[in-house]
Amino acid sequence: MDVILDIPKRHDDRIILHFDYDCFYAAVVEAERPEIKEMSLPLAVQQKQIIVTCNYEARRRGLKKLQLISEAKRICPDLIIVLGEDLTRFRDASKKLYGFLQQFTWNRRAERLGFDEVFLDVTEVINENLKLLNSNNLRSSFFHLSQKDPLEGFTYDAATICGHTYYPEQGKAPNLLDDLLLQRLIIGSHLAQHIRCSLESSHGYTATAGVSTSKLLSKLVGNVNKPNGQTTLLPPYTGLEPALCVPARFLAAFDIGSVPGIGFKTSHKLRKHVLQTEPKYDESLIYGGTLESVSVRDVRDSPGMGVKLLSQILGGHGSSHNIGGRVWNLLWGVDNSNVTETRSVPRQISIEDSYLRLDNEMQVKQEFRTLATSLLRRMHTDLLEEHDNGLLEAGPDGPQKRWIAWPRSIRLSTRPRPPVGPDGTRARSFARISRSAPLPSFMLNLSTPAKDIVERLILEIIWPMFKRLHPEKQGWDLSLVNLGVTNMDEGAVNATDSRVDIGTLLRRQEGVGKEWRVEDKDVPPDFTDEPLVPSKGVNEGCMVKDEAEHQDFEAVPGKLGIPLVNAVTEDDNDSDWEFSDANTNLSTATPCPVCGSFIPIFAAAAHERFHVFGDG
Ligand code: TTP
Ligand code: MG
Repeated sequence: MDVILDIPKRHDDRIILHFDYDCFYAAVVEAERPEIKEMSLPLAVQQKQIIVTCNYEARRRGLKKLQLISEAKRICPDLIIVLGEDLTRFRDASKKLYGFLQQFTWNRRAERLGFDEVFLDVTEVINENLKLLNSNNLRSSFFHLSQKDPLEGFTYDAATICGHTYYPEQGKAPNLLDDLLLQRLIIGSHLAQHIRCSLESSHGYTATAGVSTSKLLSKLVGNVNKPNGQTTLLPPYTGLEPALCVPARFLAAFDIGSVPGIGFKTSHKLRKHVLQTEPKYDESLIYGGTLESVSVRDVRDSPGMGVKLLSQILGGHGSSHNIGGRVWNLLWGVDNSNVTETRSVPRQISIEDSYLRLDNEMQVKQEFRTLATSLLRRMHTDLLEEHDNGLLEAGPDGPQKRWIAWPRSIRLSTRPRPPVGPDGTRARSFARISRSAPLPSFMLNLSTPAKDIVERLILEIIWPMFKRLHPEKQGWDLSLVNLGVTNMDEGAVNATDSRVDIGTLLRRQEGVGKEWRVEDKDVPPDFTDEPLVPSKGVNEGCMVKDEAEHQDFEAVPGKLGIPLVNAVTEDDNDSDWEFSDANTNLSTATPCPVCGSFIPIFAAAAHERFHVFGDG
């Protein structure tokens, strides 16, 4: 009975759609080279020695995601292989498609998850269309897409769900004609179909969609029919004994590690609790590789299970607030988290790269040059807009531009490599250290050539910051460097709207810099994701805790602790919702601290990229 009393309350007043683009990276390449699709040629995208994805023609011939290039070529000798190290085209495509999808919400709630997934909260659209239904003639309904133009929309059959449905006993769904939730889901399913068709006709991308009342359920149910399909989770969601409601039944058989929001560490503790012993991992499997599967049902049904026990199992040092309650909700398919609102500018932009060895001044300065040049380019792409009021300075070679937001701080982070121990091995360290400084106003100057800005930035800001971050006399060896701009101020839009010229804007920036001066302190090492092998002797005794900066620091997504080469990150998403469902047999795997997937060493860099989010 305890369990029943503990059942969390579900808010089913929303309709959430989840979209996952099919074979995303390959689709981006196909969009650039239409002949590949027209001629049904097999295509794969390569990073390092693996293919990170391939198109459906290649999959039809037996290729899989995260396969070794050599193996892929053996299986499919005429495979077209495109290098995917440079993420620019994928990021740009992701941004463009997100811009397209977000138009379909009326409440601005459109959230990107990684490069190739998007949640839309379409509650208002659905509720309005529900009001306008003529119950005597559901089959000839008109779907209103716009609040302003009553003619914008399409005709549809509001008596029938569009696409696939999920019900635990397929074909035995109860007759729910009067069910209001079902009616809203039906309307949602037609919108999902309309959006998928529009995405394909206007941009050439197919996507898979899920329709339900939360991010959790829409994402999971969407996966049921891939590719180019859509699935709606049928009611009843409430009103029955909790374990009989469809969401709870849908979730029951999932492996605990595959529930979005339940990360590797959490699922490990839950497995251990249920099995009453240390779980064994099957290293021959990359994804979800446990020898003993522990399902959601196993956890739910284990004796005494509830919020209190979960808090005991999962709580403790470093655990997130109310973790017991949050996980208990997820186990019952309850996720009341909101789809976040569209942001016009990213919270921060950062660029990073990792290295097998980086230990001399010349190399470090050269890396700073590369990173700072990319960072400046990204700032221009993301934070400038074209403007023609004649008051602002023109860019060196194009239309006049203005800053729609400017960052107030610049931050340098590094990950020092631990020294080799007496036994000749090196501990793996994932700890980063950081310093921040006010952003110098010359970084916002559009008439100075980028090269000059970068050189001045290194000389006056980055190198002095680096020296303070690394005063070690014996030198240093870095495995990662990250350069970012943070503390985004969106007031610039208002400033320019009220006809402030660039000089004033820059002077204002100086003022803001002073006002907002971030104390130039060291940041504590980032141990939020515990190292798989504890690192010893690094970062000892030099750290001063700075709460605000630490929080900012935690938002950096590239902190996965797996070897990473050439990764570029732009952070603008704080969701902890990442997982993948691929299944590949490869040995020598290591668990990814973000999603718990077992990743072979050679695929780790590519996999880390997969977790790296695009900006807004
Ligand atoms: P996915 O959505 O997992 O894959 P996909 O879109 O290619 O295929 P599907 O039709 O099954 O959804 O990942 C999105 C993109 O992320 C993918 O196209 C390539 C990239 N990626 C990596 O770079 N590294 C990884 O480890 C994985 C899994 C994906
Ligand atoms: Mg995808």
